[in-house]
Amino acid sequence: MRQAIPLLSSSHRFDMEEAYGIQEAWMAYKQKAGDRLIGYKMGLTSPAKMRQMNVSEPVYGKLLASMLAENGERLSHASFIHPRVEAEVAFLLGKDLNGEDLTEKDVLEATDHLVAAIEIIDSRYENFRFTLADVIADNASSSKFVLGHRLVSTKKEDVATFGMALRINGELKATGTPANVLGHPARSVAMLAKMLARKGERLKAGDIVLAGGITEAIAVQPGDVVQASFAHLGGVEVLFV
Ligand code: OOG
Ligand code: MG
Repeated sequence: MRQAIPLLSSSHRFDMEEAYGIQEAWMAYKQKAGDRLIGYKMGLTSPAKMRQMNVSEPVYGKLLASMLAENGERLSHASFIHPRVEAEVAFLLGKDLNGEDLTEKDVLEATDHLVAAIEIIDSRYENFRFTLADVIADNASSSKFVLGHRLVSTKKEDVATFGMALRINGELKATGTPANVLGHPARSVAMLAKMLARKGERLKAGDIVLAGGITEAIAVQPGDVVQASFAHLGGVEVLFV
């Protein structure tokens, strides 16, 4: 059984830059303990997510090797606080991406493959509520993520406008297209590169980037089977036991 904590901002005063500093300190601690940085995630990039969480700006977090679960894996619901699932497009980078003015095209050219993904977010804060600074300090609610098996080349048709259906126990919970993410998920990756460039960091070949939830996040219960099906990218699934 895991427990939520009060907002950090209820007891400490910190700005957005300091919030990223808290995130970095936590990630450094994890890496020192043996974990490995394997990519990044963008969050709050779709209108549905911004509305749901009552924030108006995208944020990023870091992905560690320990967060990657297998497609079809059974995850223990009790190992989370109050998990929610999101359907996302993952970018697998083949080249470094660095710069403040990258275009959608630059991102797609640097991307080897696109993959269907489910992100499991789990805010450490009570009631899954937070300010922007709080959620940044919490590594953008990152908990686990799962990738599909189908690797799709970016040279093929544009995936942004193909449909996605999110089902739980076979019941349709949400639908959308990757275009819900800033008009095109590649734009989210370009925005991430810009945010990183301002801190002297860059995306590297081999990095995995989750571009952000396509629809609002859905809370899950023990026993739930979660499936995201993307026309074009195929399916990805995770179970809670
Ligand atoms: C913040 C993380 C949001 C996404 O894809 O929009 C996120 C939250 O809503 O807890 O991962
Ligand atoms: Mg997400």
